[in-house]
Amino acid sequence: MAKFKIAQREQPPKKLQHLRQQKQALWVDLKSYLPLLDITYSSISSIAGLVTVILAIFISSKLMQSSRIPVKKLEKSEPSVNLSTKQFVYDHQAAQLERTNNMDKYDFNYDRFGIDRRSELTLQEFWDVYDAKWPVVLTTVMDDWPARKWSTELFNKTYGEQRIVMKAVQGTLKNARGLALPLHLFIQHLNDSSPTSWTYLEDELFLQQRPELYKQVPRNLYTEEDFFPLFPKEVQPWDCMLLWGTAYSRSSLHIDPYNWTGTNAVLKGHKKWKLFPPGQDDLLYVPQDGACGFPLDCFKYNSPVDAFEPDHEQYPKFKQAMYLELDQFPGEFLIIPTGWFHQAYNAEETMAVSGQFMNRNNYLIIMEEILKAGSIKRQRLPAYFHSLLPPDQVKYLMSLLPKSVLRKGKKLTEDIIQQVERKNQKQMKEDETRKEIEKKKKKKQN
Ligand SMILES: O=C(O)CCC(=O)C(=O)O
Repeated sequence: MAKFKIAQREQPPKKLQHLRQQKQALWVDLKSYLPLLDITYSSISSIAGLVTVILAIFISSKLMQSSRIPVKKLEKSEPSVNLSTKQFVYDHQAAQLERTNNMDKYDFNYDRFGIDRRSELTLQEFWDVYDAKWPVVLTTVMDDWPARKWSTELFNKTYGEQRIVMKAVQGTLKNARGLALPLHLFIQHLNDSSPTSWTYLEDELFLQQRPELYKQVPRNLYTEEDFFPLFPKEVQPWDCMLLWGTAYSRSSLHIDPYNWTGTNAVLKGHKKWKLFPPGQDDLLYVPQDGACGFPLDCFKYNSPVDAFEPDHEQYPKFKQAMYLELDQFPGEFLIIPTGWFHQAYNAEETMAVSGQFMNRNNYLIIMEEILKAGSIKRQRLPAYFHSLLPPDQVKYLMSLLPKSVLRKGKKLTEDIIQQVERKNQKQMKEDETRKEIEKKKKKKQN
């Protein structure tokens, strides 16, 4: 979902210069970080995309060791769907019908037009009624997550000096800027937000780079089957984005890269959601031409509408769009089906972790997105492709990936790491001074 333009700047961009005069505490600090990394982007998923491949070089070997392999045996693949001969189109309407029929099999009082909160849910019922069909909130899968104990103090103390990727908005979502800066600075301004000035730490690297944190957000029964680890490491999406936003912060309205199934686990705060059933692209003004910007191409599905503050004059058809609303609280794990546009809004300071999976119910959609984008030619798939087990189809597809795409992934990763890690002279000096002051303070106290 991302198209990145990364530019090193000596000066803050012209558009932002007027902010100098505003002297808002938040921006006074943030401005000085603008020259570091200026990522022009249009959505949260851009950041997801931006950092998706970043760690490949550093820790891929470690992650490969722990890579998640399918847990349930797959007996056979759908013989009728053969990507080697024709484009696959997921029939969302048929999926809804199937969902409704499947409900009869189970003894649960479903909220047919709302979002169920579920605790006792078998994997089969999940696949039958929700997966790739309808959102669901799982209320107990995070019960044993050590991450539930994460606190601002812990992060500040342990990682305060380390750099994170975030977006800052002054005005509307359209004015979002991407920044890389020390975590303590983000934390310092956690309570400084307003409806037109807010920050959102959206860092797909942070947890993966720190195994001690990564292991505190384990997978669960419903997300365990995942074919993404079968992708070559250079193009493997990272599956654990840290999302920490001030009040009023929000994502864009989007579908995730490769149209995967998304997950969102709230650790602290209150997240509001608008989730749009498939088939409403025209009402959401989704442009048809975006590229996601991943080394392994995919299309970008991003709406320019801020669903929490829609500009009805500019986007009049948006009024007709249908959506589900959800208030999500700590300990609740949301699963967002493939094909559903979604936008999140943090009603108060909120910390969450998002992820994704590619399983038996969405792998054809994801592979089709990859084929459609053109890095791999459909004609290269063998006629028997559809007779392979789903994970074997994925492996086969990936074996056709041109070396140039892998090289591109590696290069992009290296470039971004460099950008995120780099400190300019001025900031290094500031860091030194700050440390000196703290040292002196401590000495005085003793
Ligand atoms: O929590 C959020 O801000 C939204 C996250 C999201 O939509 C995503 O990761 O795709």
